[in-house]
Amino acid sequence: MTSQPHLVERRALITGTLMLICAAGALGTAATKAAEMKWTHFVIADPLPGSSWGTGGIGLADFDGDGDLDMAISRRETQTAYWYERKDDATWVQHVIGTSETFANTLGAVALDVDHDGFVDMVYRGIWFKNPGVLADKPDTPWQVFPYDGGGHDVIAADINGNGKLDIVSYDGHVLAWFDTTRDLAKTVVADDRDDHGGVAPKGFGDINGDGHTDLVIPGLWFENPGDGRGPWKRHPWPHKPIPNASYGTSTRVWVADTNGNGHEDIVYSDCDTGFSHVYWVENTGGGTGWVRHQLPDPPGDPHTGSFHSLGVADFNGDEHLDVFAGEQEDPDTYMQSQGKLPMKTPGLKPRGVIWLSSGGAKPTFTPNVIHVGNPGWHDAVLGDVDGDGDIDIVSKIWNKDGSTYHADFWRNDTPVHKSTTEASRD
Ligand SMILES: [Ca+2]
Ligand SMILES: [Ca+2]
Ligand SMILES: [Ca+2]
Ligand SMILES: [Ca+2]
Repeated sequence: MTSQPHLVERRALITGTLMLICAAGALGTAATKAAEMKWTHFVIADPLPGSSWGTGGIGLADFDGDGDLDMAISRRETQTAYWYERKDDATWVQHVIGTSETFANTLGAVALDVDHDGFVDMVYRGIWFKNPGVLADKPDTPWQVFPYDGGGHDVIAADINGNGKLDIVSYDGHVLAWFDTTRDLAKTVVADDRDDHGGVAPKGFGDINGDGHTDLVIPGLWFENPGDGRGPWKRHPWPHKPIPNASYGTSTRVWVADTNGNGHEDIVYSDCDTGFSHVYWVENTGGGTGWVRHQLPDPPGDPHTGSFHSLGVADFNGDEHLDVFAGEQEDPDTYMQSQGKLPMKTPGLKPRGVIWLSSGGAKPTFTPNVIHVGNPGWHDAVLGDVDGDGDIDIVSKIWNKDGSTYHADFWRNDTPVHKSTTEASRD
């Protein structure tokens, strides 16, 4: 009977060898996937109204209720917000939402149903516009405007008090606050002592400590939701890596997601508003108390990087692993060098749109795939299934052009769906 344990051991050894072979197979599949990423570019608006820098946004929602996603932006020069009705991938019709002097200083904006009437509204800096609800028949109907006490570089939507209704969260680099859409946008200040440029958009929220309540993430800190969002929010550190002499100070795009599928929400972030940005995923080893920072490889091509102001996390190729998208912003400014700051990008750098495909597993590797080089470049981008075919597409706009025009763009995901090795064998 002494041979029994040896048998068990040998079986374990064989299983281990098989797992190694599977892992090698998965690596080969990842290389194939990379070659098969396919994206098709369409123009939403080129040129956008006005002729100078500054575009607020982006809202992406079905504003007219016809089943596809429409987009909304605002322009500083014209002090006007617009929504673009999607007719088809290549045809987007511009309509005015409204005008306001605050658009001269607007960046962050988000689409959500603020008044819970079933029609998606638009929130900007200091004001929100109510969807009139008749846009399918009368797309040029004016939207009624209401004030609220928030806004800034980042405005996002998240259900902070867990009642199933989206609330507004804004961060201007100094004050992080949320606004309860079921209590007349009552304001709760989460922090008011920060000195960043930005850092909660587009998805700096998630349940970091796993207690069932939605927490908030900004550069270097996460704030623990007391439960209903209305008590004091305890602050905790996470290992953000600041860029010394960043063009506009510390600024990030952030996306909370369980990147390695182990049940703990991780932090994916990119540096932005500065040249020499990088992209990271920061592994939550449990409860938001232990963290390991992993830098994603810079994209191939130009050895320098610009400002990764666009960030999104999704499964872009259908293999059920979360991938990372980031885009370098169009912005030729170097004036800040005279103040000892980094330029927004090095001369000649062409902005890149990049998707880092995940290998999956507990310790994923992320392989960069450049989906576009040069103009049209990026500033902000939002993810969504714009054309309703089941995969995640990208809508983007720019801030400060380094080409000839200001523009907004739709990037249709035409990548064939790749099921993971285990999924394929199950089929
Ligand atoms: Ca629509
Ligand atoms: Ca509404
Ligand atoms: Ca929590
Ligand atoms: Ca799609």
